[in-house]
Amino acid sequence: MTRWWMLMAVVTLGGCSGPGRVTVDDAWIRLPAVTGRPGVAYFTLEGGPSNATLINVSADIAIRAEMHESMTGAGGMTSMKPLASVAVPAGTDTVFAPGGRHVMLFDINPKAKVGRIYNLTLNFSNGARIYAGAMTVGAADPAPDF
Ligand SMILES: [Cu+2]
Repeated sequence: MTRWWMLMAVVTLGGCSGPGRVTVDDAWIRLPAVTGRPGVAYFTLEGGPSNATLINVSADIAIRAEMHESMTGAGGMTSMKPLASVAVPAGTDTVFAPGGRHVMLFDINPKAKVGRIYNLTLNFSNGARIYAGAMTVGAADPAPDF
């Protein structure tokens, strides 16, 4: 499984995130019940002193990640659409949580385990990059108690 090590090396080479920017809190990942199914990552972004735009999220344990938003339609049907970017207004919390915005994780490393912390990388339109440790829970588990 050399590709996992390559992916981690690329992530580790990233730039730094200075103070006074967006911060990431309460990051967690729900692992799929069945290997091969997608997982989902959630977190809260605390807006910095100026407006920011989140343009991309990746996870060490997933080959591919997409920002999505879940919606409930008029008939009670839920669906989700991809988000190209997410605005993070200054001084305001922007929440990724079940039933709303989330990050879909595809091709998850089958060795990923519940109860571990894995790295998320968040890239912003101004070039800032933030890393956050995300606690994993099982498919049927509640969200972690932060
Ligand atoms: Cu989704």
